[in-house]
Amino acid sequence: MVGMKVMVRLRMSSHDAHYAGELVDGARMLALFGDLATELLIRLDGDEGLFRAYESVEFLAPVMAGDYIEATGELVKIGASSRKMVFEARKVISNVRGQADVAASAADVYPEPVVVCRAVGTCVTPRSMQRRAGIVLPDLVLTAAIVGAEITRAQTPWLPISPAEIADEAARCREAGASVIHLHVRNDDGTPTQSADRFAATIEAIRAATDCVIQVSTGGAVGMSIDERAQPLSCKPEMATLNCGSLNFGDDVFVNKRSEIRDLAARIRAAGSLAELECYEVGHVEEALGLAAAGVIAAPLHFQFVLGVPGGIGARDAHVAHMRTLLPEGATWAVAAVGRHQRPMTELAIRTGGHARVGLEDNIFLEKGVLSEGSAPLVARAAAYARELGRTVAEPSRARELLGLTR
Ligand code: KMH
Ligand code: ZN
Repeated sequence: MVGMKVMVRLRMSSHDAHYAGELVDGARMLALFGDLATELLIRLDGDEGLFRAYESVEFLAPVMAGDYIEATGELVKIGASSRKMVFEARKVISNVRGQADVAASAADVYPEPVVVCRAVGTCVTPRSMQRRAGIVLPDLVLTAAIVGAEITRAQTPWLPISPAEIADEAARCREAGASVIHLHVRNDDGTPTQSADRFAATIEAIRAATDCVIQVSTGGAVGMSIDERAQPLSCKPEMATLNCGSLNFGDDVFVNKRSEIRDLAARIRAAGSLAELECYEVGHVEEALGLAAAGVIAAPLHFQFVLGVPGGIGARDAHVAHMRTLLPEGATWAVAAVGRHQRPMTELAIRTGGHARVGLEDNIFLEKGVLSEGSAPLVARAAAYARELGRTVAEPSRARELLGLTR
């Protein structure tokens, strides 16, 4: 919603040239901005709306016939019916002119685009015209990562540790909109463990408190062996994580050798669990695709893009956009971003049709310097954002359908 961006790129034709020297009228840029505004309004409101006023327009460089213009529009503020947008037009390619020894058809790509026009304007979609159906997105699966292996009570007093505390937090997250619980467990002293008994006790407590899908971690904590990490599979959970590659994990190394990934994938399958494919790098997506091609894992494929781990792929819109292009038809994807990246990346995924994971495992703050009182407030905020956008937050039964757990 706020932050939504659209783009057009097209070539100025000789019909657009209006002045001497094949110069294009500045109003042509405003026509492009009008189209961008209209697309933003359709995506937001399901209606074309109206352009009400420009508060500023700057023409910064000449545009000529033959130039390729790339124009972008971004929604920066949303009122009850007003929608403020900023626009920019850049030329990215121009014909070479005025050089005697160069053919008339010669053209260059600019190493850096040249900004030709900037504007700020406001559009209006009357309330009665706002359909909220302009964006057709699937129901949203929110995963709550409520424990993790790294966060300590010294960092936040809101970390649940005992099976009862974890079950209580799972129920709060379910109330707030979560349909999947990504589960780690702890010993009584707070240290991470993959003990089958501890998982069994915690899963029993969660099941008594909520109907959420339980997704156990087979990642555990850095340094654990594969046998140790695989223990919770004895509980035959509905879902389990499959970490699809190694990476520097902060100052540690999270080792997932290819042979170990295959081994864990087979064990997840044998447990009757659906693997969530944890990808901390583009290469991990490729690894998962290779596993699918080799029949080691089978559809439905559900990817988790883990963003912003120091040493892994950064939390950037462009990385998410690229990784999405790699996924096969029918695959689902979600985003889990760490620390301050959690909120913007969650909102990006919600806006663009993905699913999302939030919770203390990845981020302990609700706002800068303000601890989240458990994972539920983080889930509630993501759910509110989705509803504001007109996206339905899936109940666990719907999440099971979307993830293919009912097949
Ligand atoms: N604790 C991390 C090293 C997973 O749950 O599968 C690994 C992790 C991933 O949390
Ligand atoms: Zn985890």
